[in-house]
Amino acid sequence: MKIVSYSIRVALLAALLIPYSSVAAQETPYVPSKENLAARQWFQDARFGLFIHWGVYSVLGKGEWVMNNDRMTKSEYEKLPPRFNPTRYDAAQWVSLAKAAGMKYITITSKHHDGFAMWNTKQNSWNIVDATPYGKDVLKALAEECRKQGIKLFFYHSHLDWYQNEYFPRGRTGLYSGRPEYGNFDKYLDYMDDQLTELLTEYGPVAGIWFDGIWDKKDGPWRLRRTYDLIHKLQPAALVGNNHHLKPFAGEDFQMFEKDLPGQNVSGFSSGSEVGNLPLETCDTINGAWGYNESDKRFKSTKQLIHYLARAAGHNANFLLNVGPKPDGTIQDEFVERLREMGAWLSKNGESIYGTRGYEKVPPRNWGAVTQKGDTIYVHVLEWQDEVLALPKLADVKSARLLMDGTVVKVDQLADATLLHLPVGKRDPYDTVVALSTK
Ligand code: H79
Repeated sequence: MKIVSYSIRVALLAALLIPYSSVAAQETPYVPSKENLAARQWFQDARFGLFIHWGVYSVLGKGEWVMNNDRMTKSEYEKLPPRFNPTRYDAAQWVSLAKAAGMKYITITSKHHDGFAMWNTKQNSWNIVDATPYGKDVLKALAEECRKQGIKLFFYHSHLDWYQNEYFPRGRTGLYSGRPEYGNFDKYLDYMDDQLTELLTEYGPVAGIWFDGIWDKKDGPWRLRRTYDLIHKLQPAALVGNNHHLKPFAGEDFQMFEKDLPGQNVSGFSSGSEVGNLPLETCDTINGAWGYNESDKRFKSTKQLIHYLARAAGHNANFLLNVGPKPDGTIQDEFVERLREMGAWLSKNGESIYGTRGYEKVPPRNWGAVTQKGDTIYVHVLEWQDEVLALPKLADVKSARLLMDGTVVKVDQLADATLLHLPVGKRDPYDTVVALSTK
C-alpha cells in the first residue's frame, strides 16, 4: 500500500475543510445606496486628491517597504515606534496645503503593510498612541481639520499585514518577519473588520476606504464582500476601492490604477485592469517613492504633474497625487513647491478639470487631452508647437477663448475637421486650455 505522507494528508484535509474562494468569485449583486451614488458623483467632480503615505517607516527614510526589503524581523521593526515623534505635525497645515494645491480630498494610510495603526486602535498596542512617544492620534486630528476646511477624507487600508501572526499562511511578501508557522486567517480578517469598524464609527464621515495589498495572496480566502458590506452598513456613502489591479468586484464603488492612466500598463501592475464603468482614479508619486525616501531626488516637474492631471481628466479619471511626510511631521519643500504651483495653475484653469468628464469624441492624444462640462469643451494643449491644431470635426463651436485670460481663439470649422488657431506668444508653460463654447 502506498503510504501518503503526513503533509499531503494534511493538505488534502485542509482543501476539503477550508472554503477557498478566489477573490473574483464573490459576485452577489450589489445595489449601491442613493447616498453612495451621490458620493460617486461628488468623487468624479472632485478630480484631484492628495495621497499621504505616513508611518513609522518614515524614521528610516527608505520608503514604506523597508521592513520587507531590508528583511527586518518584527522585533527589529519594533524599534521604530519609540523613535517616531512627529512633534512638527500640524493637521491644519497639511489640509491647507491640499487646498492650496486645488485638491478636494485626502487619502491617508491608516495602516500600511507593516500593520502599524496610525490611529488609537483598541485592538492592540501596535499603534501610534500606545507605541510612540508622540502618543497622539494623527488621524483624529486630520479628520477634524478636514471637516473644518471642507475636504473629504479617505483611509488607505492594507489587507496585507507583515506584523500580525494570524496573517497566515503568508503570501509573497513579509516572509522575513520571524513569525510562527501557524495562525488563523479568519481571525485576522475579524481583526481587520474590527479595525475598520473603529475607523468608520469614530472619525466622522469617511469618504471611502482605499484597499491595497490583496495581490500578496490573491487567491486567499478573503471575505471581501463581507467587509465591503460592513463598510456600507456603517457608512452608506463611503466609497470602496481596491488596488487589486483587476476589473472591479461587486461591492466596489470606484476603480483605481497605480502609476497608470486607465487602459495603460506602463507600471506593469495594470495588465488585468480592464476599464469598467465605475468612477476612475489613478495615483502616482512626485518622486519615485510613496513613503518618505530621503535619497530619492527624481522629482517630477510641475509641468509633468499638471500634464498627468489633465491626461487623467481626459481619461475621465481622478488624480491622487502622493506625498510621504517626514518623520518630524513636515512635508518636504520639493513637494510643497510643486503642489503650490499646481494650485496656482488650477486657480486660473480649474474649470477645465473640476466637474468635467473626459470628452469621448476625442480621447487623449499625444498632444493633449479634452474634457467637457455642460456646453463647453476644454482642449488641453500639452505638447503642440505649431499654430494650428486640427481636431476631429466637433459639434458646432460658437466661440472659443483661452481659459487663462479670455483671449479669443480663431476657429475654422471645416467639413471634416475643426481647426484651432492658437495665439502666438500666449502659451501657458504647463497646459494651454482652449474653452470651446457650443451654445
Ligand atoms: O502603497 C503604495 C505601495 O506601497 C503599494 N501600493 C502603493 C499605493 C504597492 N507597492 N507595490 N505594489 C503595491 C505592488 C507590488 C507588487 C510587487 Fe510583488 C511586490 C512586485 C514585487 C513585489 C507581488 C508581490 C508581485 C510579486 C510579489
